[in-house]
Amino acid sequence: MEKFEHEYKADQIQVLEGLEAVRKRPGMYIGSVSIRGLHHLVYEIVDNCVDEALAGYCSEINVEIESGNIICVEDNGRGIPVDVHPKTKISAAETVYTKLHAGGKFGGDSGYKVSGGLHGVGASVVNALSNWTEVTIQRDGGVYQMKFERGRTVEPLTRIGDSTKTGTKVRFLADDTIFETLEYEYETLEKRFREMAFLTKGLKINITDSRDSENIQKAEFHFEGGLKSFVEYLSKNKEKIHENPIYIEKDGDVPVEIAFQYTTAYSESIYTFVNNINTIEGGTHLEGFKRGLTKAFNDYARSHNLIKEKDPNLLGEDIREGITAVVSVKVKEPQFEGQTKTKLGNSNVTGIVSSMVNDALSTFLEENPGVGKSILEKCINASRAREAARKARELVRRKSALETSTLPGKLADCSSKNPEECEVYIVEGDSAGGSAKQGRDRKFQAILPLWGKMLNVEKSRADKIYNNDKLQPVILAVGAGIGKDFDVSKIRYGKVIIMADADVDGAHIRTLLLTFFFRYMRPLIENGNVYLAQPPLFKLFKKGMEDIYWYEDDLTGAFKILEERGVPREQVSIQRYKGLGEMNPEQLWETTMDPERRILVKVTMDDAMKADEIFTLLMGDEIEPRRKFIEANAKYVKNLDV
Ligand code: 28F
Repeated sequence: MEKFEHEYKADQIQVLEGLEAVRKRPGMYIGSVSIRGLHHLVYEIVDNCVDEALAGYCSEINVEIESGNIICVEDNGRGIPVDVHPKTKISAAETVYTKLHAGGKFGGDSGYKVSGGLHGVGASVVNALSNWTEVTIQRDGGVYQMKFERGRTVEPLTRIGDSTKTGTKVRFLADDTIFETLEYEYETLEKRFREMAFLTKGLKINITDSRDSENIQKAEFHFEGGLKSFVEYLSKNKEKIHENPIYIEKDGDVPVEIAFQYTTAYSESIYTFVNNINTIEGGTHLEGFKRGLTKAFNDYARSHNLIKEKDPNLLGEDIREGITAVVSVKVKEPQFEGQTKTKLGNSNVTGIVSSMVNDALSTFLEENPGVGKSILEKCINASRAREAARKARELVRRKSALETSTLPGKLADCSSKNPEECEVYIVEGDSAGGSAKQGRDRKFQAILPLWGKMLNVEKSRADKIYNNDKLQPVILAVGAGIGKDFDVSKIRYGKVIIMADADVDGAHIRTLLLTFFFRYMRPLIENGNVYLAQPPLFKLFKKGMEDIYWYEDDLTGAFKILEERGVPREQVSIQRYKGLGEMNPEQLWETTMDPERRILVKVTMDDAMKADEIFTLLMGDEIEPRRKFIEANAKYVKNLDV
């Protein structure tokens, strides 16, 4: 008997130590305790359902954000086993939810553990980081339930009823003493579950946000087409070069599934996944895909005399121009590298993927010569444009080398030459540019006025970008080159501030510039050098009262200030600024340029990516999606006119 007692206690102590470790350093298990870490809790639970789906037993997952930010996840799988361990008297289910890393359902070689960004730390971590967790299991004709608080069992597994169904349901409330916020972002979760449904062909994932009973949001994702549907979704606003996505898959030790489609866009979008983890830093599966693609297209082009014997091979970048692709591999023991552990390191994967892509694609091209020809036409044009761009870049470099001070005429530079303290305002329109030049502090503030609509960078290749007379000044002012040559250590200003009107035209210029920086000077954004100036929308004024500048549409706060000052609202005049040009230099300085008083918004990669998406939508070739987008947002435009 002694032995038995001893064993039980040891188990119990191990569980408590495990939970303590998680609660003491949550970041070690879910990355952070920010909103991202909070979302990881949901991903961990849903990943267990997806594993059950990959094992072939679950076809539907329901995720609900209940009022009070309680999460409820339910699957229709087999239900976690409820058998009780003969020695420890603890059920398998309780083990899954209390033992650290006990979640490795498919350890060994019987399947793949998908997992959120942090490689499946399992349900026990979610339990440890939640005020309470309730698990309800239906299987073997019964309904079983167990409850925990901060990982500790408060109600052991108990049979509470009968059922003919099977499945697992988990509800939990994240621990507000650990997480910075409990406010889930519906859009973020929806985006991830759409992705999971694309990656798991045939699986239905429903998400419902019932926190606001007046405005319940929900979405259902179910894609029999799997990655094909994913690629169609990603390229929905782009003009296709060929009707259907190309789909290749191969089972085996490292199952590979790839879909891709060519569009008339110039940028390449390739998304890669390992066990459903979004490997944003790429890795060996991405290398293999690129290698196989380049070989197959070059071999095909040569064997069909689309490139001459003596001509050089098409480069990978020529072949990937305009491609939208999703590469998904399943690896049993994935090695993750890189800054955020999202780069696949398994070296054997490169060869597996590249040979499979080369074989399957060569066969496809032989069987679909029409598609092959139209894609290769684009690749060959891309290679010619690259050549032209190289020459153009040479020219720009030589030109800037020749005329040392090739600063654009329009640039009113600042006297300091220390990028740390200098900033350049890119101002829309000459009149605003004039006021900015007069209003600025010329020691550290440079002004570059841009006039009218700039080039639509979406529709023009790199060669035209370099020569464009509207973008040229921006390239030269920033002074750090462009595209592959861009060297962020050479920038002439620590802040590049876009100052445009708060109207539709201003939004257009902002989107154009953000897309340009995102496409051709991405490190400038990643490095946090790009900002948006925030000019005031209103000025409230009255003789004898200090002006109030207001920066948002809703004036409630401004009226409150009037009340505090004891000024009746009717005695105050309100001017709505239609554009920067309406402000004199003094006003522009004090409201929008003075570092002591101005509001600057630092542009993040997300903003730029969104701008890029909107840009593709607004400026791309597809008319239909543009009309839909403008219609959907037209109400905004109308209000603006009012
Ligand atoms: C809402 C969250 O966690 N679903 C899960 C299963 C199914 C099995 C399982 C889970 C075997 C013994 C380790 C059932 N029958 N949804 C979920 N569904 N875990 S988690 O097994 C756990 C392992 O302990 C399961 C037969 N084999 C596996």
